[in-house]
Amino acid sequence: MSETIGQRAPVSIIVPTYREAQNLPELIRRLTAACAAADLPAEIIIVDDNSQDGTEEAVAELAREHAVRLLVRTTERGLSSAVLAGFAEATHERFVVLDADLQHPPEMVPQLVARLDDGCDFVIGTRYAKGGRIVEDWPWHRRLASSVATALARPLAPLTDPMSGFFALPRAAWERATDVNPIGYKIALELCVKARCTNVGEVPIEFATRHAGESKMSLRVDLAYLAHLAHLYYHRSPALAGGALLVAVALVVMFVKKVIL
Ligand SMILES: Nc1nc2c(ncn2[C@@H]2O[C@H](COP(=O)(O)OP(=O)(O)OP(=O)(O)O)[C@@H](O)[C@H]2O)c(=O)[nH]1
Ligand SMILES: [Mg+2]
Repeated sequence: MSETIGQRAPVSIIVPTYREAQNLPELIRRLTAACAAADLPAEIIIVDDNSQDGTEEAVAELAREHAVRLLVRTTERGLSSAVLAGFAEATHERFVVLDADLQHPPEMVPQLVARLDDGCDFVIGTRYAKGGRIVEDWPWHRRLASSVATALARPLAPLTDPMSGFFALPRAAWERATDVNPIGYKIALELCVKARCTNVGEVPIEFATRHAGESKMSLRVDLAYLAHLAHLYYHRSPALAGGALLVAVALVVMFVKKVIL
């Protein structure tokens, strides 16, 4: 099926995937049900980096009943560049991005789009605003790492959850973003900063436990995040970047002195 679903102004939903075949039937079923219930016409674009795990067969099967299609990339790998490839493929004027593993509730998509209707030029699904939460019982060190990572990005954009991968924006915001850097995982933060979005909306979400499959997070991804932050600080202001670097070095020295020595 290639036509869209629902009755209102349409939206393109982009889902980056790497080895998520097991999650796709549930994701597409819940996404289409949520959009249909809200009369929101939607096309769903899965951008997969040649997972070879049955994703192509799963989407072919789902496409018989749902407005979903697959873009397979064989020469590039990476979450952020996959999202940008999805935007290039999208046919509608409003974009929503979410993960495939059902950590982002598909039922909240119409609420993110409603904030775009209100005039927001960027909307984030946040775990850290009132009403949002992380369902899983994260160990203290993961919570701490997430809090530090969030705090480090706070001066860059007015987002309570700059690490979130659940967001919506109008095509116009993407088009006015200059010098977009698809390195790393935090494409929402990158777009919000580079498109100079000021009217930012937030929708609290419950961040669920991964439905099936494995996380692609790693130490390499964490280090890429720090490099990404440095790039964004430099983009904002080279002086601010220098100041932030000094503070970071001072914090590391204090930490090493107090905890390790
Ligand atoms: N196309 C593409 N998608 C990716 C890549 N890496 C991750 N993804 C997708 O990006 C989404 C987020 O990845 P996750 O591994 O769930 O990362 P996370 O949710 O931040 O981390 P966890 O909380 O540990 O699950 C999922 O839909 C992944 O399949 C990649 O290299 N290419
Ligand atoms: Mg996940």
